[in-house]
Amino acid sequence: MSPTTQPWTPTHGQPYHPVPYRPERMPRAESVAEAARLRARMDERRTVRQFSADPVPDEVVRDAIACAATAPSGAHQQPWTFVLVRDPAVRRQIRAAAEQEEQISYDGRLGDEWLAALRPLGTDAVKTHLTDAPALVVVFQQRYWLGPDGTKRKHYYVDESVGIAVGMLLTALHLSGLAALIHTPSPMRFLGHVLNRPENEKAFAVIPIGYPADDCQVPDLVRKSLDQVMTEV
Ligand code: IYR
Repeated sequence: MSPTTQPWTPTHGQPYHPVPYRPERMPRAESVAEAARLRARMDERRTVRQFSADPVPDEVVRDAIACAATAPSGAHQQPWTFVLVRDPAVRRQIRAAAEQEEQISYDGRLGDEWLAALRPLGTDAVKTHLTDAPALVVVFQQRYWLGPDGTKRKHYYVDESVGIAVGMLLTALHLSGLAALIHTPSPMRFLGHVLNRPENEKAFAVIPIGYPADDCQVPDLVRKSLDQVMTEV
């Protein structure tokens, strides 16, 4: 049975009830070939900041969110909410609020060291991607959950869980042919207000999704080599 055939309800306190897991083993050659193909495909992913207004297939975005929601999470509590925003008026509202904060950040709040780190990326306070991209996914962390008696109950490893889910979302979108950006307006409390989210949810990132604009440019980045990011013992 697929893990998503039943609606989920909190499993807190329930006994361990294992079920068999017997996935078919992938032949070695197929595994090696698939890993190399994925590595090359993922190396083509770029963070895009200039989007075309062309619409994206709704199914692709929904399937990518469903992929993200398969992420592992602390105590399998799945402490995330993905808000899909297509409404241009809401996107304009988000852009106006984000740009107001970003202007303060770029005018000095970030500090010289941070601004120097960002310089090679060419970012500034103007956030056209928030209104040009046809879809935004705003990801919220559920900092806690509410028990049946209305009391606050703990969620565990929320940052890690939501970070993994966002990584999986970006991967799914890229492998499905869409471009995206992980944008973290700061501070981003306004997102909870604009999107009317409950008290236990805290905005984690805004992910504009679409196709690159015809004249899209990206910074000339170099990735660390495998040797630079990996060591063996
Ligand atoms: N939130 C700002 C600044 C910014 C910070 C980092 I760290 C980046 O990698 C990119 C941007 C912005 O979105 O412009």
